[in-house]
Amino acid sequence: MNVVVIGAQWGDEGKGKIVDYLSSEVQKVVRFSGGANAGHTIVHGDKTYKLHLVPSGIIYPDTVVILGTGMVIDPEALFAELEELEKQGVSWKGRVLISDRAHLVLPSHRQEDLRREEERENPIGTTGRGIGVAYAHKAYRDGVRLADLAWPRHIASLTQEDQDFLALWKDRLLPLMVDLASYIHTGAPREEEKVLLEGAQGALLDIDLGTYPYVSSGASCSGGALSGASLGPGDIDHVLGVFKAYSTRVGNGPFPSEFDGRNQDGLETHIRELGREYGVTTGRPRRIGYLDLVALRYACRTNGITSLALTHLDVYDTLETVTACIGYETDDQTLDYFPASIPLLERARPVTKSLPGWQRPLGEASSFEDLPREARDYITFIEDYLEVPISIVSVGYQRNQTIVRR
Ligand code: 2SA
Ligand code: GDP
Ligand code: MG
Repeated sequence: MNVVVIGAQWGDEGKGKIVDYLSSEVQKVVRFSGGANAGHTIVHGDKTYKLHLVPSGIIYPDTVVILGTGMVIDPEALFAELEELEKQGVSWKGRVLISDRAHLVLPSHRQEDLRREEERENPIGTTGRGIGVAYAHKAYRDGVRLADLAWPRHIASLTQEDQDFLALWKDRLLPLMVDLASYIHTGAPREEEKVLLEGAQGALLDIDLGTYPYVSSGASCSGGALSGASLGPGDIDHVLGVFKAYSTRVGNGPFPSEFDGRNQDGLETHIRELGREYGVTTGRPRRIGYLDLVALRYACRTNGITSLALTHLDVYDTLETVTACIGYETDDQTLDYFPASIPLLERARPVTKSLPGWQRPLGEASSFEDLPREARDYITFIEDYLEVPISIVSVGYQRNQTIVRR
C-alpha cells in the first residue's frame, strides 16, 4: 500500500511525528519535495530528533528512507544531519538512498536566495537555504542532478566555488545514489509492502496551489508525491492530510485567521509556548491564528485528501471555548472559498464559530472513546464541515500520544 502524507496547512502540522508513528509498519519512506528548509521534529522519551532532509522513517531501525526525485538536496546539510543522527544513536548506513534525478543545492543558490530576499520590496520570508533558487535553476534547465556527478554533465560551466563544493561531497553522495524509478517499481508486491510518501511544508505553501508568491518552490501538494517519488496516480492508495487544532504560518504572506498581535487574552502566547511554535530550521517564532476551515477545505479538495490526522489537540486543554474560522468577510462580501487573490486574502477577516472546550488534559487518552464529549464534538464539527474523516488524533508530541480511530 502506498500512502501519501502531506501538511494540509502552512507546514509544521506535526508531519514528522505522524510519519514516525506510522513508520512502525512501513518498509520504505520516500520524501518527495522540498529541501533543508523543512524541519520535522520527532520526540521519543527524552530524545528529540530534528530532521530537515532525511525522511522521518529513519528512527525505526529497519526502514529504508529515500530522498526523492522532487527534492533539492544540499549535501553539506545532509551529511551534517546524518552525523547528528549517528551521534544520537541512529545508525543510517545502508538505509539512506537518494534519487539520481534529485537536484542539488549549491553555495551560489544559498547566496542568491539571501540576496534576492534583501532586494525584494515584499520579502517572502524564506529560510535562506537556497531552495527557490535551486528549483528555479531546475526550471531553467541548468540545474545539477545527482546523476550529473556520476556521468559529468555541465559541471565545468559552474562557478569555481560550486565546482569545488561538488568535488568535496561527490564521493560521499554517489554511494547513496539509486535509480528510484527502477527501485520503487521492483520491490515487493504492493499488497505486501507499505510505502509512505512524505511531504514537506504544506499544501498552502505549494508552488501551484499555495498563496503564491508567498510559497515555497517545491510541489508540496499530494500531486508532488507522484513525480517527486517516480510514481503515477494509480500507485496511490490513500492521502493523509495532517493539520493542527489551530493554524500557524512562518514567513510572510496572507493569513486570514491570524491573531495578528492581538493575542486574544493570551491565547497566542499560550499556543506558541505549549505547541513549541518556533521554526525548527530558523528558530523564528511562528505566526498563530484560529483553525481556518475555509483554507483546510480547499486543501482537502485540491489534494484528494482521503483522511485527516488532527494534531496538537492537547494545546487547547485548558480553554473554555474552542474557536474555528468558518468563512471570510471583506468590506463588501462574504467568502466561503479560498481565493487566489493575495489582496483579497489580505483583506479577509475571519467569521468564527466557538464550541465549548473540554477543560481536561487529553495527553493520557488512548482511544477515541477516552476523549471528553466536548473534544469529540469538536472533531465531529470539523469532519462535518470538511466532509473528510479524521482518522488519527494526536494529543501530545510523544509517539505514544497518538490515537488511531478504529
Ligand atoms: P523557502 O525557504 O524558499 O522554502 O521559503 C519560502 C516560504 O516557505 C516557508 N517555509 C516553511 N514554512 C514552515 N515550516 C518550514 N520549515 C521550518 C520549520 C521553518 C523554519 O519546520 O519550522 O524553521 O523557519 C518551512 N520551510 C519553508 C517559509 O517560511 C517561506 O514563507
Ligand atoms: P512538521 O514540520 O509538520 O514535522 O512539524 P514541526 O516539527 O515543524 O512542528 C511541530 C511541533 O509540534 C514539534 O515540536 C512537535 O514535537 C510538536 N507536536 C507534534 N504533534 C503534537 C501534538 O499533538 N501536541 C503537541 N503539544 N505537540 C505536538
Ligand atoms: Mg516543520
